[in-house]
Amino acid sequence: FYSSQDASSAPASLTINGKAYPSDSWTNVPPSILKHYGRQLHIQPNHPISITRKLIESRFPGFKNHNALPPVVTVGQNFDSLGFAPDHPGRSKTDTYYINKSTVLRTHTSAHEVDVFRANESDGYTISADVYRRDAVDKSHYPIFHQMEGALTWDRNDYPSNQALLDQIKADYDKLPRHDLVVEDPNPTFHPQRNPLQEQHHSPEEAEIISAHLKRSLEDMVVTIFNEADKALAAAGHSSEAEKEPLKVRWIEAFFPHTSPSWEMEVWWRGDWLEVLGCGVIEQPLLIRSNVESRIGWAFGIGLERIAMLLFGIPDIRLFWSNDQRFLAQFEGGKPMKRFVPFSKYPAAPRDVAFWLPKTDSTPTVAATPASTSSAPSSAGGQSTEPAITITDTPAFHENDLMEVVRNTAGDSVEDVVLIDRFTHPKTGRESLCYRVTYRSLEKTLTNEEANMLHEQIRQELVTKFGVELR
Ligand code: FA5
Ligand code: MG
Repeated sequence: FYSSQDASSAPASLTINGKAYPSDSWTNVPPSILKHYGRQLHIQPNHPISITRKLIESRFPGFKNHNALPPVVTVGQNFDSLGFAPDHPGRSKTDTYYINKSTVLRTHTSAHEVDVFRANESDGYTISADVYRRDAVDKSHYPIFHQMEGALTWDRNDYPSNQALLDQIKADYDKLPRHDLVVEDPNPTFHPQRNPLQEQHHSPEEAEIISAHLKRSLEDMVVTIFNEADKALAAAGHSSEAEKEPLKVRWIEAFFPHTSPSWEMEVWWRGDWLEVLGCGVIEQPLLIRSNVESRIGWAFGIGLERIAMLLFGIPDIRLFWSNDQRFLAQFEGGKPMKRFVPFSKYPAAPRDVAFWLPKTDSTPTVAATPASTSSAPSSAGGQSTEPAITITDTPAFHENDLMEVVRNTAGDSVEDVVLIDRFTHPKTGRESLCYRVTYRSLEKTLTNEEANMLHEQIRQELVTKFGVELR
């Protein structure tokens, strides 16, 4: 994928899908990412990601489904078009894969919102696609995953008055199926300044009914696909986890530059809340920029892996990329939906790496997030405008850099990486971090020697790349 004049210089260009992109100081897309390019799991007929996509699409009849938008987008599409502030943490090189200064691998399907609104082909649409993020390494995070964007708008021009429009949205809301889903906290309070109702663009009643329509549509989607899955699983003779514990969701306030107000939906899974989607009332300036200023409505972005893991009981996000027939054959066509039967787990080989961060001139800043759990997003909040509390950047080292070294060296042989200790020397002020890297292949037993070799390579890379001092 890379071409360079000589081995010592930085690659001069990056070739993706036959097109060469000039590299620059922003280029940070590694070969480990490009090797997955073009797999398009979301349109592989019997792949669980594709099955999940179709199930969700089926809950939004009449929507136009966009499933083939290519992943290379401009910084303008990925961030500016959505109103991301110039200093938004999501733009940083530690979070985003840059092809060069002005071109990225999309970090979310929202990158296409403005283009699709501008085309103005339908009231409702979905966009499903592979998205790319520099992120933690664990069982629910992978640097490439799949999202589905969904949006529904109503056009003021289609109605004789604003009252008629309001009545229509109310009627549409009343037509949505009722469900018996347990919704904890259906109406969390939201911050009036950071999540305003956009009163210069719509009436509070409009914002309220759009929000209600959005939430009920998504609750209906979740409840329906889980019920359908349960039925199919029961018919196929598999008992489901949902029988043991009723499905339960909750809404929490969220912040996105392109929606206001905004929420995230979490689903109760294996004893923890798992975030599955972000959503909200579309920022009117975005619709104005898209030349559809007379439209108002909602949008959401859902993680397909997260839903597929819940639906099929898939325990590790790496499995989606497996070419192992023991995985793929389980979803083959014609069979009723089946709960994934895990193949035997190979032994884990945990190895710790402890190091002093290089001394910087500035006061030491916290450069790492605490160990992530299955529910907590591992970065400052993905593409949200959540204030970055846990991550700050030091020029020398960012936790995602370590994740990247691990990924490039050991690839899918690593199950997760967690920070297990952090220590500041009382006299020197130097900071020491200790990470536990758990090696475990999905496909074979790693020998001690193999784990040691991978680990030693990772340790050396940390020294050469970031100047850390191993302890
Ligand atoms: C976004 O990406 C927003 N663009 C979503 C949105 C769209 C909001 C439209 C409002 C309107 P976020 O970064 O939270 O938000 O990601 C959305 C979902 O993608 C998450 O809820 C989660 O289900 C999934 N997701 C995020 N990061 C990962 C990851 N590393 N691996 C797997 N799934 C992930
Ligand atoms: Mg999020």
